[in-house]
Amino acid sequence: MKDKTNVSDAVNSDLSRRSFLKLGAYLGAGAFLSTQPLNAIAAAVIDAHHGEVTKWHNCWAHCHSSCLLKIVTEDGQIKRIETDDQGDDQFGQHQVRACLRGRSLHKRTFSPDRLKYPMKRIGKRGEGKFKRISWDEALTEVHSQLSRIIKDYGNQAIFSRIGYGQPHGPYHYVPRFLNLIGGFLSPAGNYSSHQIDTASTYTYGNKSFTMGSAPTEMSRSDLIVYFGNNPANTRMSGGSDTYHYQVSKAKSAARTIIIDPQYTDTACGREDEWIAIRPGTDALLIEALSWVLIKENFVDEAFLAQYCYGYDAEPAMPEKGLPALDASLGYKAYILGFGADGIAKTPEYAASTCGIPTEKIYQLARELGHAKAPFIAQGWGPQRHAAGEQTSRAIFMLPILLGQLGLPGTNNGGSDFLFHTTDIMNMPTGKNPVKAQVPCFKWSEAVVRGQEMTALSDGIAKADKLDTNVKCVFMYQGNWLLNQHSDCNATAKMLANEKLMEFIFVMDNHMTASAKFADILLPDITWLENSRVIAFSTHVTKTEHVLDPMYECRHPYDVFADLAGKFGLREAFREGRTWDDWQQYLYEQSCIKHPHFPTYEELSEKKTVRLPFDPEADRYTMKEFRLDPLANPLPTESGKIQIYSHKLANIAQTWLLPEGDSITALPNYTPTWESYTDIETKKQFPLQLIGFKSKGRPHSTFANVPWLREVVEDALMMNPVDANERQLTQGQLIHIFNDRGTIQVPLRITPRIMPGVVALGEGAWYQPDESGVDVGGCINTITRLKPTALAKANPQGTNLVEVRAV
Ligand SMILES: Nc1nc2c(c(=O)[nH]1)N[C@H]1C(S)=C(S)[C@@H](COP(=O)(O)OP(=O)(O)OC[C@H]3O[C@@H](n4cnc5c(=O)[nH]c(N)nc54)[C@H](O)[C@@H]3O)O[C@H]1N2
Ligand SMILES: Nc1nc2c(c(=O)[nH]1)N[C@H]1C(S)=C(S)[C@@H](COP(=O)(O)OP(=O)(O)OC[C@H]3O[C@@H](n4cnc5c(=O)[nH]c(N)nc54)[C@H](O)[C@@H]3O)O[C@H]1N2
Ligand code: SF4
Ligand SMILES: [Mo]
Repeated sequence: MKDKTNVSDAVNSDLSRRSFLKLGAYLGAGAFLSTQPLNAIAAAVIDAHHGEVTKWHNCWAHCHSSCLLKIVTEDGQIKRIETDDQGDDQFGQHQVRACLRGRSLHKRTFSPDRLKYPMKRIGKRGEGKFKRISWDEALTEVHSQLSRIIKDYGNQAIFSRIGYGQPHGPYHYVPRFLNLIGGFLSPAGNYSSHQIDTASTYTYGNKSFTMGSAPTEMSRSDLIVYFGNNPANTRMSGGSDTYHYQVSKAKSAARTIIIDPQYTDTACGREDEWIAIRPGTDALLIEALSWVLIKENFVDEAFLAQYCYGYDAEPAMPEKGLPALDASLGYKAYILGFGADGIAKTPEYAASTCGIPTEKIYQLARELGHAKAPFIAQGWGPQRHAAGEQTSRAIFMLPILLGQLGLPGTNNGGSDFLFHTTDIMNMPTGKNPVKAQVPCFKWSEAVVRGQEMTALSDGIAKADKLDTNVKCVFMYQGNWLLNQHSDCNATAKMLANEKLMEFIFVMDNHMTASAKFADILLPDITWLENSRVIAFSTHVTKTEHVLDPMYECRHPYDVFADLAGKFGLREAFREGRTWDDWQQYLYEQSCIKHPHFPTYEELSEKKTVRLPFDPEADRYTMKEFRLDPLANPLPTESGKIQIYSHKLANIAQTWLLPEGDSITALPNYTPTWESYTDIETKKQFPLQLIGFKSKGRPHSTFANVPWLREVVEDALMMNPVDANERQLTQGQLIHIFNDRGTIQVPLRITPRIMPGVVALGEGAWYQPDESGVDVGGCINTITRLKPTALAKANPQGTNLVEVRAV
């Protein structure tokens, strides 16, 4: 086997690195949004070479843009990575330019911690000691462990969730394999949007309404209001939301207000106003805004009566099985102080908790009230909190009260993400014979007390209860076993207990924090060694193999076919198809739904084909409902927008909630543990800590790329006021801690974060030293395992901490 680490050295030439850092600084500054085609910039910093071969590929990171990459090789080695430089870059036909992550993909590919061979654990679990074994030995061991667990506990004891290593679904070969051997316990919801999906379901009828209007609608708006939404980091590609947002906003010159505890790069001189808000208090701000809107007659009473349920009194709807609703239970009464709590939700009442001046709240409400077509959207940071469902429902209330949804230029308060566009069909997974689902964030709790978990106490879905504890985790392309889950120290301790957790399967590219806990660890090929067809709103691409599989890495499709073979199910898994056959089959099936796609032959020849994208097309949500709510009712209890939810009122009565948790029928602000109002905990840990998506990584993927670590600093953001109080200085090493753990990172003192709040990019690799301090800087070392009340989801933005010098 040829060892290729020397290739890594070759690409780490000083020229290549310097070029990247220049480009990185440029991209980091947001200048890549300039209308100047980027190839000109790239050409300016990268010398031309002779004898080079260029192949098209894409970045498969989980921002879903599948940005085009031009991989330039010479003598079979990667020299550098360029990006889309086709066409004249007119919006609608614009270049799908890669960000700094895609352009450093070779550094991820050749990283020294690549998994090279199948391995079996020899040390204590989590210690990271493995021995090299053959593929056959590895698959025989996986077969024997899975068979034993199924025999002893049943298939429900196997938990699996595909991680977000790559987007879209051809790797559905993992659930396909597991379903063939009798199924597995699957997650209800996910780490991304479980709270807003749940909020959307109770308000608008299902989770499809989480995705609101597309950013191109902003070209018809006069006021954009973003709650915790930072596409400059999260949808960063030249083909994605951040570019659509900038172009559309420039067209309409809409006033832009960004509401976020940090001054994000989405704001960064392009906003009209940044309103800093204390984490977890958006719902309270909305209540105060609602109070002004009601008092100053900005609410659209006719819209509320026709399209919504529960603003005021409601007559019985016997055909829907709904009783009459007394006015005192409605939203209006709650806001004005005639509800059960008797509190008027005035700006004066909300201001100090939200950290927003009273006058600012009045001003914002009036601006919203006067706007002709307000575009109100939320990212997923606000919902990744202890009462995240309530926050998302509350944000939905703004367009609802104003009657500003289902119309050009408006949004329903959901997310303005593009990626729900043109997927290639997934490989069919078959039926999972295990019906029960555990809330995604509670898989680790199911290891300890699965048998006690019920629908009423733990949100078990599609069954009344679980029959067994989870005994095995089967993880493909994820780091959620540890790093991306919460309370890493407690989770690591649980995983190390072989009586509780009997078998851990991991297949990845790198020795991640989670991979260290595997019993069997398999080396996958990386994106550049792989091929697939992938589509985005603006292009469809058939990627080429750029590199041969390195070391003993194998194509995962062949690995799972062989594993199915150990169970006598090889052909049931393969259905006679190779990976390439599946690609063609699934693509051709997708073309039936998308007749404007090129044929497979054309695509194979051209490699990448641009799809027509009309910037002027209507992309606003809830159009049909607005046009005719009787003909197009929502899938809610009443068929209308559900402001008051009888279902939630019933859940509040019947579910067994942990002490302190609450669920309400209206979208009420709900103070929680470790929030700004948790005075007791704040005595010891006075700062609110939030995480965010860093430019330097998609989650934990690319965390091992030194170039990215150099360009995007992993440091704790802290306001000068808090730093001065603690006599901390710029750049010094600090400990962030609470009673779950301690993280060591440098300090970045900056007015870009509000006082009382600190922020750390998520996704760094958990790496405890001998004393237990996480010197890797993984935020989940100090996040909490307690789920939210309704969705039972991850509240990873709700944390109280203290900070001290090392
Ligand atoms: N670069 C990069 N891009 C990514 C990813 C990545 O890891 N890195 N991940 C991808 C994935 S899987 C997802 S799910 C998406 C989702 O991405 P999001 O969840 O939307 O991104 P976050 O950065 O976590 O949060 C967005 C913003 O919310 C703010 N925020 C936090 N708490 C609050 C609050 O209480 N109120 C308000 N108003 N704002 C708050 C944060 O400061 C941040 O600016 O991003 C995708 N894109
Ligand atoms: N504190 C905090 N925690 C969070 C979040 C937060 O905002 N704050 N965000 C949450 C969110 S939104 C999400 S989606 C999750 C994401 O958590 P995960 O789904 O675990 O995603 P990643 O951390 O990117 O891990 C993906 C893994 O897949 C591997 N991988 C990439 N490509 C391939 C491949 O081709 N083959 C194989 N076999 N492996 C591959 C990568 O090396 C990496 O180890 O994290 C969640 N955790
Ligand atoms: S990480 Fe960057 S290059 Fe890769 S898909 Fe996302 S925006 Fe594009
Ligand atoms: Mo996510």
